[in-house]
Amino acid sequence: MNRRKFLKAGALTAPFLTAKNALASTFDAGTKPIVVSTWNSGKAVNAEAWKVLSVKGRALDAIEAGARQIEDELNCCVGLGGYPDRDGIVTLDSCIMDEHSNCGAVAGIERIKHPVSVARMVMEKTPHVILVGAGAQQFALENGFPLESGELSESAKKAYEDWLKKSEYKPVINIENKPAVKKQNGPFAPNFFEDGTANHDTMGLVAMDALGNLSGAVTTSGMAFKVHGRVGDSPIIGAGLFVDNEVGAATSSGVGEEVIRICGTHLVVEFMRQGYSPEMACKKAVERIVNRDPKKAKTLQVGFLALNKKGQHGAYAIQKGFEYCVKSNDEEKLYQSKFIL
Ligand code: SD4
Repeated sequence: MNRRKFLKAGALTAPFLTAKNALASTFDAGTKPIVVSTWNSGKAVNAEAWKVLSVKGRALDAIEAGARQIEDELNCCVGLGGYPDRDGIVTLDSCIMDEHSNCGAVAGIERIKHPVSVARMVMEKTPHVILVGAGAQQFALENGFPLESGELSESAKKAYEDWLKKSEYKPVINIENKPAVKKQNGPFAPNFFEDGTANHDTMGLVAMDALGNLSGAVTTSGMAFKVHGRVGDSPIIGAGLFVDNEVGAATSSGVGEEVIRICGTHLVVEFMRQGYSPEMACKKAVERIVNRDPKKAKTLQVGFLALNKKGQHGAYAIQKGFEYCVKSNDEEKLYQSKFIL
């Protein structure tokens, strides 16, 4: 092809290159694929994501596959197996964000097993970012997602019945105040307490693929026994998840209201932009929450997890107990997060 023909061909194809399918401009030859995810249940999630990342797949596909893995675990605390709201209904929140800042989310969706895939569909098939409640469910059904039964899982039913005895509206999230029994597959299995209940109801994960592109997702049943209609940080872009392909990505777990108040994950990414390591960026965001109300902070947990463009990861939490899993060519590991209080 001579130069004139080449330029003409380029001019013809350029308008059809959307942001989504344009080739990444950020290729970094030294970058390895990596995925990081919240809590010890992240091991299985990472393994699923790794199937995509290890064959040079896209980070977006990897994190969706990872999130679907835990949504499939009906006896786990994320997804339809999770704890219901105070009316006994499981409502799910999820969001997803790619390397081009495309994003999608669903909040308060009922009886749909894979909210993360609905969130991706909102991102890819609509001009919108968030669909909620009945509208989100209608959108899912119209797009072929099956309607599930809406029955509570055994552990959720038991926990709900126990909660109903007092019906105390006192949401406590992720404070490891009961001894956890590591049942199932060793140290990476979800934490189940001696009474059979599990306390981690959120999976947040971010990944970088072989091209150095970042994506992330969050999926959750949210705060247990919440007011029907309550939405936490998890489906809110900039709160539960933020991805900036130039800088890094972050996700959060814990009391969502505190994360929303400070636009938590956006703040973490902005701190990384200023040059802070992922761990320090998470720490500074946690400090923002603690400094706002130190007395209140003693009673709650929030943890941030971040990954930067170099593939470095780190986390920080208010209290002891937050942990995260990493999978790359170099490591497969559960990390205990540092904490402030
Ligand atoms: C929420 N951030 O709904 C979620 C809860 C959570 O582990 O992270 N639980 O506020």
